[in-house]
Amino acid sequence: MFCIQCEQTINTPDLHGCVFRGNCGKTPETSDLQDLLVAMIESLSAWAMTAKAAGADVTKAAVFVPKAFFSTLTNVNFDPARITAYIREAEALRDELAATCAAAGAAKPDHPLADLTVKGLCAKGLDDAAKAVKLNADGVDADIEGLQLLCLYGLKGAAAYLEHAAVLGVRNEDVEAKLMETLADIGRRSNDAAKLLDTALSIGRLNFEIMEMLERANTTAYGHPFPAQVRASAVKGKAILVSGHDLRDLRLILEQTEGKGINVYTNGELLPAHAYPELRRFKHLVGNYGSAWHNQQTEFAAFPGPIVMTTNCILDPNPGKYADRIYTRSMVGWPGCTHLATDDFSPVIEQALAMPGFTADEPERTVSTGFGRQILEGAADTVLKLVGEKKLRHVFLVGGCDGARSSRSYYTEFVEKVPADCLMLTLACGKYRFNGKSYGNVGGLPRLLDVGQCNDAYAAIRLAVLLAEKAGCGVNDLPLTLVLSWFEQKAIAILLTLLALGVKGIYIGPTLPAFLTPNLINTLVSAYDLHVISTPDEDLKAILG
Ligand code: SF4
Ligand code: SF3
Repeated sequence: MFCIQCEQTINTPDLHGCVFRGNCGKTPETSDLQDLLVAMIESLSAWAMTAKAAGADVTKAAVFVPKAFFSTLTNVNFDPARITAYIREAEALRDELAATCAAAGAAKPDHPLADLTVKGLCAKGLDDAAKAVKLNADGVDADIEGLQLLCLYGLKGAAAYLEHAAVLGVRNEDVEAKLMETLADIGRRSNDAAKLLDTALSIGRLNFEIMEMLERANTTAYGHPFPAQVRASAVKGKAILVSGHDLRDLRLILEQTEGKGINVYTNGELLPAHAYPELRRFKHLVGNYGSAWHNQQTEFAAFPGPIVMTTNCILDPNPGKYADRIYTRSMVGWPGCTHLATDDFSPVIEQALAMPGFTADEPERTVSTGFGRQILEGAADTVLKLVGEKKLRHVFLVGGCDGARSSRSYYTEFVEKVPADCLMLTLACGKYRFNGKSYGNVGGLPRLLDVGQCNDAYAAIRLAVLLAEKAGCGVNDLPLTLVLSWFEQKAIAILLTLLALGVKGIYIGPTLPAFLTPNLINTLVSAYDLHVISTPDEDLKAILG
């Protein structure tokens, strides 16, 4: 096992990466199978590119690859049987395309994994096959390995967002082909540092296109978000909790529970769902329960109803004894939990009806969300006017993933210490560290604006670009600073997008990715003025002068 893809990886003088068992709970077996799955979809992608060049239809591969790739992200799928099934499906699709290529007279792709095969292999055989494609191959220079991993992990994040868009019916064959082409290329394990850096930036650009597709998918299906005060406390009655990022699953659950006397709550990254017109119109979408993923084991244990995990992040349900009432969807998996393979949520509904639900109303508390792209763009003139009148000094984007590390209290303290004449945007699950209170107004605008999920970084980027256009300057000349918290690979994809767009002076924490070597960090620091967070006081002083 070697996994170093997330912020909670093991990184000590003696151990580089999770090598015995993941801090997330991932077993060596699952980790190795995920490496093998990545290799198999690299092989599949190489064949898909050859088949596409020969004029074949590669839709099946284009649809399968993002979903299977997504299953290897942090806190998504811990079930070795499900990962094995994906490996076998990938191989079958690859063989289908190989036959198509042969029939069309196309030559076999010149790719080291073109002939990767796992047919007939038992668990031990799969383990051996996984070891042959491990990500920390022997004899590879540390900087090269770091760049290879930067590309792989960034592309994983982009694939996850592509899958989110595809679920809502928004696809783009060129983008899918670019993703597969890049994945096949990563599988070649280039040792050319300049080429790998170029690939990383091209992944960032690709991810920007994908985030645009996803925003279009969300707003076409559910309308443009507008500000909402969301109840953050329980309402008496039967209850279902929906977590992850998938708005479509939430919508299906709302439709199937309508009139059944069940209240539906969002959790984690689904809080922004309350801002979409086509979701908030359901009266039994009563509120948001709990906070970010790392508090799941206590919050889910206390929830008096079933829980649906639509995407990341899932944690081990066994310590909290709720494995019998957590349901996984799509690429999510935990061994022993019920996986819902169809859009029929009857088992969830039956369990909700059989359980007590909340026995009393909790005192009402609310959180706000819903400052999506349309609302932000509409506020651009006001923001510039306030800056011109010196009523608004600076805009901060304090956003990204949450995590368990205690040093993440930096973000809570940072937001509290931002001066009153500054505006703060936030997004993703890191906001739970500070979104429970009000920060007042600046020039009539709430000082803390929740833009949405991690992928809604697209809205924040669009605002920055619009402000720069209107002000006649570059994004880096705006009184704007990004203070990001990262945890998993979607955040790596977004970071690459920001770097590819030329955004400089980003603060990132709580630590830098362990797969980046000191040399790579120096490169990013000198090219992009990237900062690791220090203390809120020091960073605010440096930013605001
Ligand atoms: Fe370790 Fe993170 Fe990989 Fe889990 S996902 S095994 S915690 S690096
Ligand atoms: Fe959070 Fe898992 Fe990244 Fe979409 S839910 S941001 S960590």
